[in-house]
Amino acid sequence: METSAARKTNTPDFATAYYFLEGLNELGIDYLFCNFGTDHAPIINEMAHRRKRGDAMPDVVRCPHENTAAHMAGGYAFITGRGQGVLVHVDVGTANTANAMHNLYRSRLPVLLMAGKAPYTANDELVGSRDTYVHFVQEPFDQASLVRPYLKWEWTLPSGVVVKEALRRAFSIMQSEPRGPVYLMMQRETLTQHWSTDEIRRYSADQFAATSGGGADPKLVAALADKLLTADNPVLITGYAGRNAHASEAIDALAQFAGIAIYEANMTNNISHASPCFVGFAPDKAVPNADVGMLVDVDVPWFPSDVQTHEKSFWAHIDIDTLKPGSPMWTFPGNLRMQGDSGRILEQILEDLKAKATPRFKAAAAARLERIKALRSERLERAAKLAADKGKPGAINPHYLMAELGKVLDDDAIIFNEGVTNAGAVLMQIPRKKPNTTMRSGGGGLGWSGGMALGAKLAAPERLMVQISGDGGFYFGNPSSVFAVSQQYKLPIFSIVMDNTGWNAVKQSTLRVFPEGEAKAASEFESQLAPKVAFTKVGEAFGAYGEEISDPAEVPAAIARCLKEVRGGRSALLHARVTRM
Ligand SMILES: Cc1ncc(C[n+]2csc(CCOP(=O)(O)OP(=O)(O)O)c2C)c(N)n1
Ligand SMILES: [Mg+2]
Repeated sequence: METSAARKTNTPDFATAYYFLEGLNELGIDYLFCNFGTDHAPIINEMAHRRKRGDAMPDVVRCPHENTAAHMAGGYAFITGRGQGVLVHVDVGTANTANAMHNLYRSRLPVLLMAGKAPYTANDELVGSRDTYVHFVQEPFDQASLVRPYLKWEWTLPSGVVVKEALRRAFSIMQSEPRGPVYLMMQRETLTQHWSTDEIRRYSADQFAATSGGGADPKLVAALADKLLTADNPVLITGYAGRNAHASEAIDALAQFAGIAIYEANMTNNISHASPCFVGFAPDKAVPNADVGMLVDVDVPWFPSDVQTHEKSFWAHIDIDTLKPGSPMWTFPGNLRMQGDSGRILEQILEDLKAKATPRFKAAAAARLERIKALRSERLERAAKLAADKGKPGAINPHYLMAELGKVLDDDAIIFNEGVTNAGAVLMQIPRKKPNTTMRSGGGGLGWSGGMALGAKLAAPERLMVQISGDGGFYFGNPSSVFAVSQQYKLPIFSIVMDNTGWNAVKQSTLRVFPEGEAKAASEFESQLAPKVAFTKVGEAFGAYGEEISDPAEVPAAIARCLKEVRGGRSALLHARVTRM
């Protein structure tokens, strides 16, 4: 029988939430980082249903705070490149992810954020109607506005019949370059609607691909190669090219061939620091003298208030995101801009340059390489000098602490650097041979490093994840939630708190704007936090190993003990009392 009535009786029939979980699985989403509420009753029920039937669906990681959930998805995407699901409770849970959405958006990390919406029926008309107080107060006019500045796409699921189509659309957009967060909202009445299996279509990855970055227009490539051919003082500045290992290699190859000094400014994903052309993190002195500059995958190459380019200089901007559409102002030069995969574009440039290279160019490049070698030695000498002073009891020198850590970390360990005013010590003192082994948030929302480290650990259990934060950043990260997830899901990370007794960045900012102001005269910067906190107890409450140190002499042994614990399977929290602000 082929009538629709016959089909309805003969084909199985499931709730939308059942297909929703199936759709996530078909997208290849491995995990749902969840913080549940009343909006999720249909999903929770179908999770049990699918498990009972032996049907596949993403694994659930329950996070006591949404900040952990969203940043875990970020950490997972940082390692795998694949966005995961984050499921939170209506407007309030969404609001709790806003800080993370800011960070993920600015870091170009994909994530599929999902939340319920208050039920739209109140008189028991449909399964899932309003049945509790909060359903009447959790419906703002514009729920998505809570995170809209950080989204590439948003929608409210209008009917279960399109649930898989909507998920595929969300997935394609978050995975397309430049990647970032998308947001899907759903009501209970939609999630409980029943549909037969032949009414729900599949949307395969083969047919619905995401957009990736490609190479550049050969004319623009040739124009830049011509400029490099006659450059006297070329520089290359990057911030996040290290997210792709091949981009790190392409930068190194081009720089070595053409004698280009490489800087990482406001780095978020490091390139290899072993490159013979890598000279450090501060391009300020080099920029005014550069005649040809290359900005490669970078958000903030320098601060224009401190640094001006030479008026005759030529700048090429090569980026997966040349337009920076999320920024009302973006003020860096580009006589020529090429949007795409920076690794591929740099390979094109190198190929063109090799074909054009003259003996004069080769001699000039070789001379530049000698100068770069000297700059490199200077940088390493300066770092060693800074680390030589160990500090004193109660005031461990952060450079010394990080240098000792650098001695014992292997090349594959990943550092989540939320050191704020001590972030420079992390960058300078810990050698990083491999790309993407130091991560900083592309955004400015503190409290990301713990969740990111956990998510990364989930994606790469064999690698060591090191979270480094200031004392202020540690509070922002909802550490009780971080250590709870670490314990429950057996995700050991090494957390280091560099405690300088408060918000040094706030103090320094006040001094920068008002070097001789009232705040300085009164020595009151509104930055001091509680002085006698035993941060280790936060970790210990969740079975982590905790150690507090204030004497520099204790540093090497304390680091060794913490690493032993992490390798043994539980998180370690090292609270270091460093030079006070
Ligand atoms: C969510 C959030 N709130 C506030 C700030 C503003 N802020 C920037 S740095 C900073 C101080 C951070 O203190 P800490 O982590 O101890 O680092 P320190 O400045 O002492 O090096 C604050 C409060 C922020 N960036 N993010
Ligand atoms: Mg501090």
